[in-house]
Amino acid sequence: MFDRIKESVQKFSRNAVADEEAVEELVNDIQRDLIQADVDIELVQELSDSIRSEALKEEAPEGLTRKEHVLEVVYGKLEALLGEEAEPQQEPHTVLLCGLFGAGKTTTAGKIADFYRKRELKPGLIAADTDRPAAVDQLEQIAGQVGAEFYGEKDADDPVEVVRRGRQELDADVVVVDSAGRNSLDAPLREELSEISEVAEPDERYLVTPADLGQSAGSQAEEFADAVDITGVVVTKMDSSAKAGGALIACQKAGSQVEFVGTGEEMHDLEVFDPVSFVEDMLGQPDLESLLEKVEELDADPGELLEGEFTLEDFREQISQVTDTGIMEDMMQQLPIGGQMPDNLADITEQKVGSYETIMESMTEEEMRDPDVIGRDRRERIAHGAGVPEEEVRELLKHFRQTRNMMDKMGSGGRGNMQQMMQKLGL
Ligand SMILES: Nc1nc2c(ncn2[C@@H]2O[C@H](COP(=O)(O)OP(=O)(O)OP(=O)(O)O)[C@@H](O)[C@H]2O)c(=O)[nH]1
Ligand SMILES: [Mg+2]
Repeated sequence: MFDRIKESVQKFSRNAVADEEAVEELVNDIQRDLIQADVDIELVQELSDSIRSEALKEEAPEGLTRKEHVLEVVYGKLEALLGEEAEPQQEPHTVLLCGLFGAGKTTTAGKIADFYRKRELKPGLIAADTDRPAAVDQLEQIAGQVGAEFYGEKDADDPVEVVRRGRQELDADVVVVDSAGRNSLDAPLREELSEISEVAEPDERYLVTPADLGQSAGSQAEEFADAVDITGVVVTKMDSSAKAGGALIACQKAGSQVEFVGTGEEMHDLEVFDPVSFVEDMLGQPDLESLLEKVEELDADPGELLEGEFTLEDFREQISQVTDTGIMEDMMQQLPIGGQMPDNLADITEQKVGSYETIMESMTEEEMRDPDVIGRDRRERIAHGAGVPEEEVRELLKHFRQTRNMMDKMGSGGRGNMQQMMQKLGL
């Protein structure tokens, strides 16, 4: 997915000059990849025009080279197309999942339960798919897997009654109702969903839609919004579809917030939708990638550097080593990659490390161990505690994720020691 853009961004970053020709090539590659990802052609055209005009005609803001400015425009425009970062509920609530056959509803029900169990809210699942007896078994098995309460009736034929009884029986903080799929949103499905909705009184009604629909995800979201007043979308199968970008952008254009994305078949393969990290996945992080290449060239053995899971504790250790020895500066000077992106490792100046440490002091042990639990509420609390803008907490977490990503790439699920790595680089 997006191989061409990624390559093109890297090539652009390595270019000495960001002249018109280089920008034109970048824009062409972006166009080609977006069209392949089934993004609406008109949108692609608008995007290209605005990148061209802003990147070439406008002055680069102070402190940025033209090259940095162009990349910033590209990242920013794509982020804007993708809409807002999702803000999933952190309080007890009820979710109704709806969607067509095989969209990933039942799997997503389990993933959402898993997501909230990790956030210390007791999950419960209700099987409102009475079309197939196997559907009840499937959800029950998933409930067992993620430690959720379960309510289902094997030979019920009225999902509305099942939901009514399930609501009474379950003692859960977050209740997820899994409904039956159909081939299309026909009159019986509309009716079924609206009756279930009346009894379940869900706070959230999510449409579950697979990424491989591409831009049709947008019209589907509109149809479901009309029928059941959906409050958000879960885009599944992001891992296995080349059309994920098209699906996400189309939902945004249709006015539906993408809440979660499904990135695999496992229960932990659910992410809160964040345009910034999606664009980073899409375009890559030129600095980190070149650094990796350098490590590979030096024939470093990642196995030596990596063991266990990479946590914020490790990250804290790394960045303090980095400033202790001023090693980061040396490294950045030696590598032909310095400071292309505003948010990369090269930005970790001493001052920043100080502020990062203050922020980490405001975190709980759990948050340090598993920063993925930090949602918007916790971020607010941490920022308040540390007396810094929330943006800074976000940036720290982003740096952490980039570093973890790099560690992951060097060895599966690995832990890394930046100092050792830099020794390998001969610094
Ligand atoms: N790769 C990948 N596969 C997924 C994802 N989400 C669901 N699947 C797979 O898609 C298939 C269908 O998933 P289900 O959860 O049963 O879909 P459903 O919408 O409940 O299907 P029906 O109840 O029959 O309408 C299963 O094989 C899942 O493992 C995802 O994010 N990535
Ligand atoms: Mg199902």
